[in-house]
Amino acid sequence: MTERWVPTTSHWGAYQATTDADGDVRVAPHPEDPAPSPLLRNVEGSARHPTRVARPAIRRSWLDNGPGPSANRGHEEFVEVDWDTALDLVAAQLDRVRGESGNEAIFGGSYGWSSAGRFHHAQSQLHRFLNTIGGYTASRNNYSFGTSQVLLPHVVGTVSSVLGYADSWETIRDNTDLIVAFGGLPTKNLSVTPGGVTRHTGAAAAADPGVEVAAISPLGADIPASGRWYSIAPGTDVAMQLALAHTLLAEDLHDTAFLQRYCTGFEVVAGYLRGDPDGVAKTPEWAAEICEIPAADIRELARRMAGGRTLVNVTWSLQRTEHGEQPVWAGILLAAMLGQIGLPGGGFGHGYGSMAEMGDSGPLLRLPTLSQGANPVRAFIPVARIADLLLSPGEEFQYNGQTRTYPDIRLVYWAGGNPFHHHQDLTRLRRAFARPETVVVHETHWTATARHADVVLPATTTLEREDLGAGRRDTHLTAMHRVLDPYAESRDDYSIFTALADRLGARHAFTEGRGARGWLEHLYESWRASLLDQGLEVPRFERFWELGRIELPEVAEQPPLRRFRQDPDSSPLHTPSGRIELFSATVDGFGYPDCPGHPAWLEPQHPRGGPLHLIANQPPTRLHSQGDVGAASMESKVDGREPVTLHPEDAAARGITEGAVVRLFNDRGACLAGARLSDRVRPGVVVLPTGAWFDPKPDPKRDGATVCAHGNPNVLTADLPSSRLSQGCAGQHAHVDVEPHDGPLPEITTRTPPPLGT
Ligand SMILES: Nc1nc2c(c(=O)[nH]1)N[C@H]1C(S)=C(S)[C@@H](COP(=O)(O)OP(=O)(O)OC[C@H]3O[C@@H](n4cnc5c(=O)[nH]c(N)nc54)[C@H](O)[C@@H]3O)O[C@H]1N2
Ligand SMILES: Nc1nc2c(c(=O)[nH]1)N[C@H]1C(S)=C(S)[C@@H](COP(=O)(O)OP(=O)(O)OC[C@H]3O[C@@H](n4cnc5c(=O)[nH]c(N)nc54)[C@H](O)[C@@H]3O)O[C@H]1N2
Ligand SMILES: [Mo]
Repeated sequence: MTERWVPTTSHWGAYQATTDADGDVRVAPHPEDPAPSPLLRNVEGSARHPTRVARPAIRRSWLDNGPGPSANRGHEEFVEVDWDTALDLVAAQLDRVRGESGNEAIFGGSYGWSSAGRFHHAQSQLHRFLNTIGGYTASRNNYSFGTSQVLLPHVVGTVSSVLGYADSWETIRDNTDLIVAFGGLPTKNLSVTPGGVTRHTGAAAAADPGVEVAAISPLGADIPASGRWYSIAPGTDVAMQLALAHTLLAEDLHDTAFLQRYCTGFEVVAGYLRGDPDGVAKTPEWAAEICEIPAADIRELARRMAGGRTLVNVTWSLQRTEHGEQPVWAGILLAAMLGQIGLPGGGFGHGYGSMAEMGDSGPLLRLPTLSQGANPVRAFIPVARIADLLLSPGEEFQYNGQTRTYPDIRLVYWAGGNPFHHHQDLTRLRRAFARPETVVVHETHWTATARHADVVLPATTTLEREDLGAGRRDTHLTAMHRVLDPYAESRDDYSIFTALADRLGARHAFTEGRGARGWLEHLYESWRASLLDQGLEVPRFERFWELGRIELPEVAEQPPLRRFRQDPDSSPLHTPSGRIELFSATVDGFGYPDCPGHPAWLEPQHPRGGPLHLIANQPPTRLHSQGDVGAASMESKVDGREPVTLHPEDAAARGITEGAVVRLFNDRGACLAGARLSDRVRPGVVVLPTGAWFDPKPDPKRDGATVCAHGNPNVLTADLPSSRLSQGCAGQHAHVDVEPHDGPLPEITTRTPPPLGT
C-alpha cells in the first residue's frame, strides 16, 4: 500500500494520518503547528485497541427478560447480536416509552465531548434524531463552566461577553503589566479546544506570557516559570480576593469614577468589605487565617494591581467547586474596582489556562453547523443533576430562581459522553443507572458507561469517516478525510440514527434526503453562502476537499465590553441595570443562602470526609477519559494505575513511598492509585486527575462497598452542586485520606472488553 497522508482534526488539534502495512494508523503533527499536543500520541494505541466495541451488544438479562430497572447494570455479560436485531429492539423501546409516558420519559441530554467534526458530532446527532421523534428531556449548561453560565448573565449580561471575546496573548503581552492568575496558568490544559486548534500557541504563551504573573494555586505545576507562586489553601480564593478588594478600598486605590459610571451595587459590597452587616472587616489579616497567604503579601499585591494595567484571571476550575459562583463574581469585583474592564489587556479574564481558545487570536467566525431542530419537551435538568434526576422522579429542585420538578425517566440514551467518567460519586451514579428500564449507549470503546448500558451500539471514530472540523478561534477549517475502514461492524452515529428514524417513520425528517457526504457539502456550501453575504470568500466544496484545509477569513468585531466602555448608554449590558451588577437584586431576591446577592465568603457546607484536600483536575496525559489506553496516558501510569501526587511530608506521615500503590478513601468510596511525591504540591493537598477508566471491584476493606482498582477520583467526589443558583458541577475538590495499599492487588480489567457471549 502506498503511504497517503490525509488531513484530519481532533479536540487536541489538527494532524495528519496514514495507515501502515498492517492497516494500523500512523499520525504526524500538522505541518503548520508550532507545538503539537502531547495528546496526539494517544491516537495510535487507541484507534484499534482491543477495547473497541466490535458489534452491537445487549446485556444478557435485558435481552432475556425485557426492559426493567436492574442493579445488574455494570455487572453482567453482554450478548452480541446483529444490527437489525439491535435496531429493532431500540426502536421498539423508544416507541413504547413515548407512547406510554410521552417523550419526557426519554433522557437525551447525553452530555459529553464526543469527537471533533462539525457533522458527526454524536450529541448533536442524537438531539436531532430525538427531536424528529417528539423530543426528550434535555440537560442545560456544561460541566466545564456551568456555574459561570448561570452567574455571568446576572453580572455582565451574557456569558460570551467574557468568554467569547477574550484578549489574545499578544494583546496581553503588549498592554498588560500584571496578570493575577487565580488557579495559575496551567499549560497542560492548553492543547485542547472543542473542535481542535490548528496552530498551538497558547501553552508557550501561558508558560511565558512576557508580563509579570502573580499565580495563586495549591500546585506548583500551575505556575509559569517567571511567575510568583502564592500557595493558597484550596477553596479559599474568595477570602484572598475580598482582602485584595478591602485593601483597594481602605487605601483609596479603587476607581470610583468607573464604579459609578459602569457598575451598580458597589456601595452594598463596600459595606460588606468593611464588615457593616456581619461585624467582620474583610482585611488581609482576616483572609490570611482562611487562605494561608500572609496579610503583608495580600496588601503588597493589591498595591501592585492598582499600579498598572492588570488582568484578573480566574480559571474554570475555581467555579467547579462548592460556592463556585463566588470566586468568579469576586474576580469581576476586583477588576471593576481597578476600573480596567473593557481596556486591552486589562479587566477580567475567565479561562486563560483552562482552554486553548482563551488567548487565541483566530477569527470570531460562525462555523458550519448542523441544525438540531426543535425540542417540544420542556423538561430539563442542569447537567450535573443526572443522578438526582434518575433517583428522585417527581421531586422539586431549585435552579436560577425557579422551582422545577424532575420528570420520571424510563429510557436513557447516551451518545458521545462518558457519565461514568464525568459525574461525581460514581457509586451513587450506579444506583441511579439501575433505575431506568432501558439504557442505550453508542460508543467507540468499552468505557464504563458502555459497560453500564443495556444496549451498546458500536460507533466509528473520526478516522473512519469524513467530516469538516475547526475549533473556536481556529485559523483553519480542515477537510477531515477518512483514513481507516470502520472497525469491525461499527457504524457512524448518523447512519445508526438514520436506521432508527426509518423504523420510527421519521427518516426524511432526520436525513432530509442526504447521505453523510451530501450533508458535508450542504453544511459547507450554506456556510460559504452566508460568508459571501458578509463579503468573505472561501473556495467551493470540491476545492476545499482537495486542498484539505482552508484558512478562515478574518472578521473584525469589537468586543462587547470595549463598546460598553466607550458608551454604556448606547451599548448597555444585558443586565437589569444595563451595568455590571456587583450587587444583583435578582440573585438576592432568590433568597439562596448558598448564593447571596453579591460576592461573599461562605463557609463550606459539603461534608469533609478526610484530612487531605483532593484536587481532581484535568489530566495532562489525555482528554478526560478519551485515549486512556493510548501511549501518553499509559506511560504516566504507575504499575498501570493512575498517578496521585502527594507532598513528601504527607507521604512520610503515612508510610507512603514513591511508586507505592496507595488507597484513597472517604465515606463515599475508595480507589487505588500509584504514589508520586512532589514538594510542588502544597502540604495537605493531593492531586488525582480525572479520566482513568472506572474499574469498580468489591472493596475488601468495606462490606458491600466498591473500590476503583485503577484510580478514578469520581468515586471520592460528592454529588453536590456548587449552589442552588446554578446547580453546577463541583467535582474539582473532595476530602480524603490516603494509606498504603495492603493485601492482594485487584487486577485492572478496563483494558479488555467485558465478557461477551453469543
Ligand atoms: N471530579 C471531576 N470530574 C470532572 C471534572 C473535574 O474537574 N473534576 N471536569 C468535568 C469536565 S470540565 C468535563 S468537560 C467532563 C468531561 O466528560 P466527557 O465529555 O463525558 O468525557 P470524555 O472522556 O471526553 O467522553 C466522551 C466520550 O465520547 C466517546 N466518543 C468519541 N467519539 C465518539 C463518536 O464519534 N461517537 C460516539 N458515539 N462516541 C464517541 C469517547 O469514546 C468518550 O467515551 O468531565 C467532568 N468531570
Ligand atoms: N490535557 C487536557 N487539557 C484539557 C482537558 C483535558 O481533559 N486534558 N479538558 C479541557 C476541558 S473540558 C476543560 S473544561 C478545561 C478545564 O480547565 P480548568 O477547570 O481550569 O482546569 P483544571 O486542570 O481542572 O484546573 C486548573 C487548575 O486549578 C487549580 N485549582 C484547583 N482548585 C483550586 C483552588 O481552590 N484554588 C486555586 N487557586 N487553584 C485551584 C488546580 O491546581 C488545577 O491545576 O481544560 C481543558 N483542557
Ligand atoms: Mo470541560
